[in-house]
Amino acid sequence: MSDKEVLLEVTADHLNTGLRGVPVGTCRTSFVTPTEGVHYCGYPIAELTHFSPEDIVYLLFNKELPNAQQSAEIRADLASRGEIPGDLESVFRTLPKYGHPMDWLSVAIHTIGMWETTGDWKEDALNLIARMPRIMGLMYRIREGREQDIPADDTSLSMVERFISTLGLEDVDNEKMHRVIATYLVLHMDHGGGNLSTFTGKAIASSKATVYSAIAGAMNALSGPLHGRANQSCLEFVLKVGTSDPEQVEHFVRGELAAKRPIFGFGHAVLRTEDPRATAQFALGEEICPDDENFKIIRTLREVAPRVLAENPKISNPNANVDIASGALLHHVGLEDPTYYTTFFGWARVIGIGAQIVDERSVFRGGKGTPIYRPKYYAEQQTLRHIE
Ligand code: NMX
Ligand code: MLT
Repeated sequence: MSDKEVLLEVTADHLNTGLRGVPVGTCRTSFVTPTEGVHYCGYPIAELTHFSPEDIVYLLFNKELPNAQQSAEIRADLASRGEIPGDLESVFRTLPKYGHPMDWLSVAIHTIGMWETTGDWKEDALNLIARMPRIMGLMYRIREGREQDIPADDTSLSMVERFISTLGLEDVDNEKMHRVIATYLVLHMDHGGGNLSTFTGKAIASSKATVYSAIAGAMNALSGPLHGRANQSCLEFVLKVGTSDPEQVEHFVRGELAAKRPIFGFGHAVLRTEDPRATAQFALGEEICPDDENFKIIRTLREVAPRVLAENPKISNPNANVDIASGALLHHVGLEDPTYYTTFFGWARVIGIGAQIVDERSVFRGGKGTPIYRPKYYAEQQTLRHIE
């Protein structure tokens, strides 16, 4: 694009619309099209679901998929950074168990940043990414009161294996859990430059606050029910629906709309078809748990809800979004408490946000980085007046 190309004529209609569609910057890690969804560094997401999360970390930071040697190197690099530089278990023990796991995650990230920040954007981003599996596992253990005999963190394992090992659940199929979480991470790592959590993280980093502060803030943005926490609400919603009978599901959906409650797992600010991340998770579910009760409910919702939502012309996209299926899959593999689900989204998104912060702070504008964010607001209901 040329420097002088007109990208958008901004009119008063654009004000107070949450910057919807307003061009802000460029993004090197991913782009989202309304009809094809997210692409990481040019690759449609559907073509990446079988790569390991570590390989996609490499892709988002290096803009190329790794060859076998680079794949081994990124794993070794992350392993070398995995140790948490302080006693996170003790910090977790001081937090209220009734506090939301997303708040715990944000506190953990902030705390680790207090223990150790190098000040180098990429070092800090990769260090945090490498520590996430242990943070996630410890959070579960301490919140659930399973504080005894937590295994040492074996950083030579893959990121997902480290989480599963710290979590230490019995009577679960670790292989299935590994598959669901690894796919989940790959699908959720990045979603263009303008999704709220990524935008928030980059805005905070633009003040040259630390990566840890920026990403803790991003997690707070992600924790809202219209953004990341929709995956928690979605499984709660599915449990409330309680039936895969199409007529009863339709009745339920209409009742929620009449009560002015959102139909979680449907709609999107940018997408105008079913989110390919949802399509990929449905395909995984058909393979690993086609007869799971919750999966059967979301299969029916996927048929019924778009038809009902499409009756309202105000709704720009009645189709399923990323959050529709992830809860049913996590639940199926033994992660049954939906209040944790957004932390998996957060774990994945730390990677995309980290890579985007590195680009904005140390690549753009010839390495100077974008300046501090400062959009313009117009005064409303403020006439000039003076103290008499
Ligand atoms: N259920 C009920 N109402 C909806 C839905 C839905 N699924 N989707 C859109 N609407 C309403 C929306 O609230 C808005 O109403 P109003 O004009 O009264 O404010 C109207 O339809 C137009 O909204 P859109 O322009 O279609 O969508 P917008 O960009 O404002 O919002 C979402 C996008 C994702 C916030 C919205 O579709 C939604 O609330 N969906 C349900 C929650 C959800 O699944 N969120 C997860 C999104 C994915 N993520 O990871 O962030
Ligand atoms: C995301 O993955 O961040 C969501 O789909 C929301 C968005 O892109 O705005």
